[in-house]
Amino acid sequence: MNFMATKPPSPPTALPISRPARDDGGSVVLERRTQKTKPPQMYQVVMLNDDYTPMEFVIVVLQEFFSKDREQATQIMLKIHLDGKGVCGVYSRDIAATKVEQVLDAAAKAGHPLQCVSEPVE
Ligand code: TYC
Repeated sequence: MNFMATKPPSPPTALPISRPARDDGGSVVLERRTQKTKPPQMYQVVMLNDDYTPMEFVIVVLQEFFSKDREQATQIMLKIHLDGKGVCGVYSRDIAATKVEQVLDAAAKAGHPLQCVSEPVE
């Protein structure tokens, strides 16, 4: 089962390559172009509220898997509790997917219905 909410992969972008061209005198000239690389797409791990997972469990998960201190974890947990969802952190695609897996695994093992997803950051 795949829990990641991801966009379909976009086709590779063509790199700007210098194309040989002829000048008026018949000699070959290469245009210099600046190569531009885009920063990688980042993914936010979003945790969802439910009525059953204990607040304390969510706080511990946020500390354990998202490196939050107790105060930060409590604030994030309360935001999720009140708003229905909240961002736990922003990571590269694979790291975000691993965090989602870790949370779902810990929740399932403890018998809690806690859910979280990863989604591309706009
Ligand atoms: N709403 C839960 C409760 O009242 C606490 C909770 C917070 C659950 C955040 C999930 O992602 C969550 N026990």
